[in-house]
Order: sequence, then structure tokens, then C-alpha cells
Amino acid sequence: MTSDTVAERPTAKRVRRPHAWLWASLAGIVSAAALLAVAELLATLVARSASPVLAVGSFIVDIVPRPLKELAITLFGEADKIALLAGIGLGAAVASAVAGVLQYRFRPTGAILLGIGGALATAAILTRANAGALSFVPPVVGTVAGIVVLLLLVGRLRRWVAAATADGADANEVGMNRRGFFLMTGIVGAGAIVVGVGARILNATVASVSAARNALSLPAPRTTVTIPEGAMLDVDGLTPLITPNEDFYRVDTALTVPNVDPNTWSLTIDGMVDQQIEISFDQLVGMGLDEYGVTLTCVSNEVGGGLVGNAIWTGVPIRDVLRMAGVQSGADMVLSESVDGYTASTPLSALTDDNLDAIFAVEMNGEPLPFEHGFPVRMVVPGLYGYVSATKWVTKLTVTTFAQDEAYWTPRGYSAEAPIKMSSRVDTPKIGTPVAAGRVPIAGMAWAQPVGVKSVEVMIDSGEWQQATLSTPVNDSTWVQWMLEWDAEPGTHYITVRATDNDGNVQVQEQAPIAPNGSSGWQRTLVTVS
Ligand SMILES: Nc1nc2c(c(=O)[nH]1)N[C@H]1C(S)=C(S)[C@@H](COP(=O)(O)O)O[C@H]1N2
Ligand SMILES: [Mo]
Repeated sequence: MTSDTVAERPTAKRVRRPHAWLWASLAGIVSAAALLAVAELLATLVARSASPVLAVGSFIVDIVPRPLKELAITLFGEADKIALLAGIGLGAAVASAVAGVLQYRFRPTGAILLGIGGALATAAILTRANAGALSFVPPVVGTVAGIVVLLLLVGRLRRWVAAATADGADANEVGMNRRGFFLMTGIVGAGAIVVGVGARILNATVASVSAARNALSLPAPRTTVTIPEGAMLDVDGLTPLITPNEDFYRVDTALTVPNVDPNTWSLTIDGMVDQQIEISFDQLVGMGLDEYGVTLTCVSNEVGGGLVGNAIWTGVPIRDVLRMAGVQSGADMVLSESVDGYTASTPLSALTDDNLDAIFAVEMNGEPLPFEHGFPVRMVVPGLYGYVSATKWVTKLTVTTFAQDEAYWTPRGYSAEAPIKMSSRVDTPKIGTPVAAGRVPIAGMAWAQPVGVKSVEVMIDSGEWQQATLSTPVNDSTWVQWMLEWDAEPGTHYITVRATDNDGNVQVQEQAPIAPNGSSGWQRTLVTVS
């Protein structure tokens, strides 16, 4: 740095030269804070419980040599984790201050240093056991944000220094540039603290609910669902009888998946009841768990579509809980509400029917409900579309009437009541995937909850209806598989399918759109045989 003194300048006011190194360090630290804040914020959105800061911390814990670890424990005892985090924080602060100075003196080495740090952090995060497919997004986007902030801040600092060291420096101009630098540094720094701390707190609750779910040990169900022999047909391309949780369709209005801790969860039953009650998760589970096989269907499922899935749910009949509150006469609807304010209107009779098994489910296919599917408690009602019955993250039931209350979707173009329409679907062969001439199995799924499917018929082109072979149903509220051996001749053919339920009703041929109460029609698939 040059050392001509400002006092010699012929300006009216004294123009002070900035402590450039100091402010460059600050710029570096604020850039790193922005990096962390953006990363933590994105982590809450895309990578559940994967805090980039903590992932890097855990990575370091794992690579620190044992003697050093033991030394840390001797030195800091139970506070060793805090000491480690403080150490990482200090190290990161020093490194980012260095990056700021480097960027100021030797453009663009500071940005490169920050980039290398971000890349190392990304690598550390991706080596963690709980890393998901999107875990790279928070550190990568965070690093880009950090570099942009560094370039901007150091750019401002340079302008300030240039103004202050120019011949005949103008105090006003210097002041303006100084304020520009501090304003931007202050806004980014404060923003990073608010966003970063907020995201970290959010992230911590996500992680703690995640831990609560992992730690949950539920009593074994008293009764289990028996899968009868012949319940699964062996055809390539046919949907499995039980939908694995990770393949189960998800439909809800939740922007971010609610985090509900089972230890603080409670269910309130109010409205037209003898006494309002509130039960805890332990009380609910303590009523005794049983398994139920129920196929869930979304009203938005088009004929032939995939918004339908079948799971074994473990839970407690809703009627048993309603009985504790005592339903009063005159009620005909139960408005269920989730923690995020979503509501569904379910006919009271569907929840009190002894032959229907509407349940509060706590498990899905033998594990606690996945977060996306309503952890810790959701409703499952055989025979009703999800939007009028299957409230996830449920915390309240209000016993009421259709005349008095309406649910989330009712003013939005969907019916207040919506039984699932019987439907059937071709899974194989698939449209657009030609098959070789010869014996070709045609197979798919059919459902008619809660009555059950009696038969499925298939028509090739405009031929006769042919009876498909059905799998043995698990019960009347689950779907069945069907298949038909077909002697496929070269050319293009139409395959049409329709089901008949145990009451003798044939699947409705007339096409209906999904609104207001579900699609109808027969699926007709075009197949090319070569
Ligand atoms: N809290 C809440 N529960 C909800 C919904 C919702 O938007 N919010 N959507 C419903 C709809 S429309 C359907 S089809 C089912 C889907 O359940 P799934 O996501 O577990 O498959 O959840 C129902 N429960
Ligand atoms: Mo739905």
C-alpha cells in the first residue's frame, strides 16, 4: 500500500482511506454466511433432515483421527460436539476472511477458494449415509450464491477504495461508496443470519421428527391381513398387489410436508358429540392395532391412470374413537382436519359402519406412515375417494352436518360426497410398446371398493367379451389383478376392458371427467403386434 498522507491533500474535508483488508475479510465472511444460509434454506425444501452444516460436521467427526477425537473429549467432555462445531465455525470464518482478502488482492482467487470450499462441502455431504438424490442441490446452489455475493461485495469495496485513493478524492463520493459497501454488506449479512438461523431451526424440527419416527416402536398388530393363495398373478409388467411405499402415489395440497411429532400429536373430536375428547398418540395406539388391506384412489385418477395404490394399513377403527366422544343424533358428516388446515367431509355412516373398517392408520406396509403419507396418523376409508376421506396428518374430527359445514374441495368444484367409481385398467401390453405375434398375456388391475370385483372382461377390437382370470381378492376393499392369454395377430388392435362388481353392476361405459366426482368410462388401449 502507498503511504501518501491524506493530510497533504488540498480537500476541505479529510478523506479517510478504508482499511481495505479488514473490509475484504468481512466481505468474505458475509459471503460464506450467505452460502450457508442459502444451503440451509434449500435443505429444508429438498433434502429432509440433511443440514449441510451438520453433514459437513459429521463428515469431519468421521475423518478426525482417533487420538484427536479422544483429546477433544478429554478437553471438552460432553461439550465436545459444541467445541467441534465452534472449531469448524472458526475455521470457516478464517478461511472465508482469507477468501475475501484474496479476492480483493488477486481476483478471482477468493471466488475460486470459496468454490473449492463449496465443492469439498458438497463431496462431504454426498458421502453421508442419509444423502438423498437431491442432497447436492443445497451446497451447490449455496456456493454459487456465496460466490456472487463475494464478487458484488468486493466490487463495492474496490470502488470505495478507488474513490478514496483517487487524486483529488471527493469526500462525498467516497462517503457514497462507503455507504454502498456497508449497506450491501449489512443487508446480506443480516439476511443470511435471519434466513440461516430460521432454516436451521426448521431443519432441526424436521430432523427431530425424523428421529422420533425412527425411534417409534409400535406394538405388533393383534390381527394381520392374510394374503390368500392366488392373490398375485405372475405376469411381466403387471402392477404388484401391494404397492411399495416409495411407489405409492402422493396427492395433497401441502407445499412442504408437515412435520408432526407423535409425542406432541393429539386428536380432538368435537362438534355434535356428548363430550369433546382429545387423545394422544399413545392412547390411540393403546386401543390396539389391527391390519387392514385397503386400496386408496384419487378422484383425479383418469381411467387407466396411476393415482391408485394398495397398502396394508395398521390402525384403529374410527368408530371406536367416535364412540368415546358419543355421536349425537342429527349429525350426518364428519369434517376431518389436518395440521395444515386441509379438511375432508366424510359421511358419518361411512365411519360408524361396523362392516366397513374406516381407520386411523399409523402404519403403511409394516412401517410407520411415511411423512408424505401422513405421519403420524391419517385416515383411510374403504370405498371413498381420498379427498373426502383419507386426511393425512389428521388432528381433528368435527361431527357435524353437510348442511352446516363444507370441506376444502367442496367450493372448488368437487362433490361433497364421492364414492370411488368402479374401474379397470390395462397394465400390459403398453401403448407404444409393440409386442411380437403369438401368445401375449393381457393383464391389469380392477377395483370396486368396498363391494369387490366379481369379474373382468376383455374385448379385442370389436370381438366378443372374454372373461379374464382374476387373482384371489384379499378382500372387497382391495383391487384385484386380472389376465387373459391372447393369440395376437400382426397388426394394430384395440384392447378394451371392463369390470363387474359383486352386486352385478357393470363398470359405467359413459365417459366422465374427474370433476366433480371421478372419471368413468372403459379403457381402450391401442397395441401394435409385429
Ligand atoms: N392433509 C391432507 N390430507 C389429504 C390430502 C391433502 O391435500 N391434505 N389429499 C387427499 C387426497 S386428494 C388423496 S387422493 C389422498 C392421497 O393420499 P396419499 O398421498 O397417501 O396417496 O390423500 C388425501 N388426504
Ligand atoms: Mo385425491
